[in-house]
Amino acid sequence: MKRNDFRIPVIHQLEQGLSPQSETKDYYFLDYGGDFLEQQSADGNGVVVYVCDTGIDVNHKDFEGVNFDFERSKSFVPNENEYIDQNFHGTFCTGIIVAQKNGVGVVGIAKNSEIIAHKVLSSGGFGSYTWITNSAKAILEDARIRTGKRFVINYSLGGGSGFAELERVFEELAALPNVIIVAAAGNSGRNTTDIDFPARYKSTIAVGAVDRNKNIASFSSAGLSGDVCGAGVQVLSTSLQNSYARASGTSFSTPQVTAIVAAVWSKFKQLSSKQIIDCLYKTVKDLGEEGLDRDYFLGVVETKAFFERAKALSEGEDEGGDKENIIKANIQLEVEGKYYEF
Ligand SMILES: [Ca+2]
Ligand SMILES: [Ca+2]
Repeated sequence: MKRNDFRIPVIHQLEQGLSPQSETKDYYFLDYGGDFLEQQSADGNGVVVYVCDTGIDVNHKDFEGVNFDFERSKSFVPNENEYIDQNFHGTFCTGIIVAQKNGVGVVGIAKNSEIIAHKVLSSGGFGSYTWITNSAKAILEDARIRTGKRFVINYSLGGGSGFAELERVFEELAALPNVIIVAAAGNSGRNTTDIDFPARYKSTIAVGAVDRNKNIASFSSAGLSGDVCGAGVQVLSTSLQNSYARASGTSFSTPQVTAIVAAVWSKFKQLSSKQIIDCLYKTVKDLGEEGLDRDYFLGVVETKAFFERAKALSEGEDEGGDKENIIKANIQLEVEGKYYEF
């Protein structure tokens, strides 16, 4: 069995063993509407986030009080039966989503979302198509049964080629009104012909990385299959054994976008996955070349505008607006890109 079909994209500028002096709202929180979402009580409540990664160190002090679903958490990696993280990568991604406001460490963006750890990458950070596909099938079953829940799936991983069976399961997931898949564009830099799989699939929101000045990160993979960018340079989050780390990569802009989507969706659960994705795409900040481009894709996520658009759409429906027309009006798009086929 191949074990290296997918892997953690190469991490840049990793600084481990940090211990913030006081609780830190990092720029990925402050500059992307973290406080605004808190004011709106948009905290991920009722949204399930699957973190498909190296597992999670659920005992981290910054996760005390997190709504982990231990029952559904599991490892798909042979010979690594525990979903507890021994790498750091999955724990780091999880902190960006749900690190608690508790006076220590960092603060996540969707603190009340329900977290399920699916370990699909080994402690070494590698995974096979089979493990990830098996995990995706389990998520599909869960989402089909628990139709009242909203699900966001985080894939901070990638590889240079796809896998037909995984693509098929992703298409089934993305067709459900209660599932959104978010995946890392990859860290192969500016000269790639296109982004990594599974982010390249139409069924995902593919996420690239910008720095704190919203300039594209040198490592962020380029290509017209990308969708949005988030903060992924020198990000501070949770690491193993109650420590913290700073790291750069599309692995980390991905959970930021996952968390923003979970937070907004938790306030407007009546909206379908396609409506939420459409609101997200329609409200990005267009940077670089006008319109969709290989670097910034559609643009950088604008949390407040995304929230307001979702709010307006949901209120339009409450007033008895024609749902079909609202959806269609939002889907006649100007430029060619992978999501313009709704
Ligand atoms: Ca904290
Ligand atoms: Ca652009």
